[in-house]
Amino acid sequence: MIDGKKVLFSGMQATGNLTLGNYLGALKNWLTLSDEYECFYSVVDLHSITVRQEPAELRKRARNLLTLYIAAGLDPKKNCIYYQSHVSGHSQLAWILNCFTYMGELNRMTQFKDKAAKHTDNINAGLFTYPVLMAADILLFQSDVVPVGKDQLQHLEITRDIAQRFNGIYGEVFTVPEPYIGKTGAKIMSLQDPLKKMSKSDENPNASILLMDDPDTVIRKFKRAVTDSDACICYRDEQPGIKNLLDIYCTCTNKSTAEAVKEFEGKGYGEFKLAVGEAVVAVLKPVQEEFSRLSKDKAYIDGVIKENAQKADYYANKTLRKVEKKIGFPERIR
Ligand code: ATP
Ligand code: LTN
Repeated sequence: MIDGKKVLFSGMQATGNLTLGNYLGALKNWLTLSDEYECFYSVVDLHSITVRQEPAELRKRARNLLTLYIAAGLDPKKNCIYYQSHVSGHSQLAWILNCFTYMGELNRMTQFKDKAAKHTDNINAGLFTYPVLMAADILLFQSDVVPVGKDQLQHLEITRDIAQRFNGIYGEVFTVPEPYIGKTGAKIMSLQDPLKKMSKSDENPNASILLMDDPDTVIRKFKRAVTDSDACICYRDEQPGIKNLLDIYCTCTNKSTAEAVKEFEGKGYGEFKLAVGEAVVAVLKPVQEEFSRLSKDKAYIDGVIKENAQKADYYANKTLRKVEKKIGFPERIR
């Protein structure tokens, strides 16, 4: 609890350009939760280097991502928006938690298996212990709730296990967090293969809508989206392409699935795809405009970076001192 409010933590990696999946699965929920909770939204650049990064590119992407959090509507006065690498507590707690995590647990992580298969030339120890750093992010702020897409549930589960294990040994040190999965948009699928999640690292440019895509590109990508030959706009597993488009449409328009299905009853796929594209354009346009405005205001963004890192550092250190004491590290002499 901070000032009587429950704590929320979430983060995104500064790798690749954000997709509609990231926006609908994560960012959009962040906005709806930001009044109710004391929120920490981090640009998790320490996580990004588990895959090799070009330094100038990483720096640029991290700044763009931080700016995008604000452009999407998160007020940096109310939400702590900061770079993970500016708060050393993340790495410090991660080391400690490494010593309370089992190899067998990490071996079961599907994201590790996927990424290791993708980057066979660089299966580094950081990629393996990635979930421990994520647990440290969350536990460092005594977070109650963590809004993520469905793909991150396994990492939330291991975070809870680590917290409970630690508490079991040392007493109630960490708050055990709960995941928060949005009602719609929890898993946006690829437009080219609706059985695969939409991912910013997809090689096929038509598979993902990027947050910075202009309206023509968005409409064109939806026109090319893979569907089926059933000629029915129905919400069912047998039609994963149409189901995904309905999910996107409903999340963007805040309509229910039943409403959307009724709206497009008897209509053709062409008309439906265009409507989905237009709904997405309407959501992206204001974010893009605000991003372009904020990007030019260097002093403002620099101020946010500095102030929020200090705030995050303060709360991180509070937890860290408590953990160090419980473990038996010598007290700091002031
Ligand atoms: P990559 O595809 O490169 O592994 P990513 O797109 O999964 O990256 P992350 O930074 O790992 O991006 O995820 C940021 C947030 O977006 C997480 O909360 C994640 O659950 C959510 N997210 C990512 N992809 C989707 C998706 N297709 N649908 C819904 N949520 C998603
Ligand atoms: N692993 C997450 C990003 C992430 C995160 C976090 C999300 C890192 N630390 C803490 C929520 C809470 C991802 O790949 N999407």
